[in-house]
Formats: sequence, structure tokens, C-alpha cells
Amino acid sequence: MLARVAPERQLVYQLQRTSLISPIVAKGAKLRITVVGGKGLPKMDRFGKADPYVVLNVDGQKAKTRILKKTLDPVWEETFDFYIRSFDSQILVECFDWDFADSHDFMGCVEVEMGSLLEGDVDE
Ligand SMILES: [Ca+2]
Repeated sequence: MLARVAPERQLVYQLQRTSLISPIVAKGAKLRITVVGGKGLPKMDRFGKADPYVVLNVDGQKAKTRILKKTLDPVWEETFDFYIRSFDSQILVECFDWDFADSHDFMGCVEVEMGSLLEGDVDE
């Protein structure tokens, strides 16, 4: 699945589901998210481009990609697994610019309803 936010803050990512995990934890499900990359992110640094990384917020859990230095077209290709208790929540994907000295700057975000991912091919 690919999604975009406003053109100047495009964040292209891929969401992928895997099968529900064993019956022992039947109340939970495993959600696998692959952060693919971004295109044409805004320039954030006075000297240079940006050093983007992505933070995924899923059902109270957080995961962070590595920081890619000096690029506006990052390719992370990093995969994360989350254990979710409900399909009723949102996936918040945030992108930040890493800075050596200052606090990191917000670059953009996108929100996905977890329920919208459920059509079709969930393995049970
Ligand atoms: Ca930076």
C-alpha cells in the first residue's frame, strides 16, 4: 500500500500485514510495516538537505528507522513488527529531520486507520 501526504511533504511508505499469530495470543495480531522511503522531502538544513528518519506509532508502540544523512529522497526499506490488540486504532507515521546540535525538526506525517487495512487478505 502506498500513500501520500501533501506533495511538498511526500512520504511514501508501504504497509504490509502478516498472519495472525498463534492461538495462544489469539487476542492479538501481528502487524508488519515496511517503511520504504520518501520522495521530494522538504529541505530542512541551512547547509545541505535534510537527515530524515521515520517514527511509527502503532497501538502505543513506537519504532524508529535509522537516520539517512543529507538526502531528500530517502530509501529506508526497514521492516517492523507490532503486536496489536485492536484494529480500531490509527497508525501514525511521522518524519523528522535529525540535527547534530539542535532538537530534531518535524518534516511531515500521515495517519492511517488500521481498520482500512483489513479489507481482503488478512490471514486468520
Ligand atoms: Ca538535519
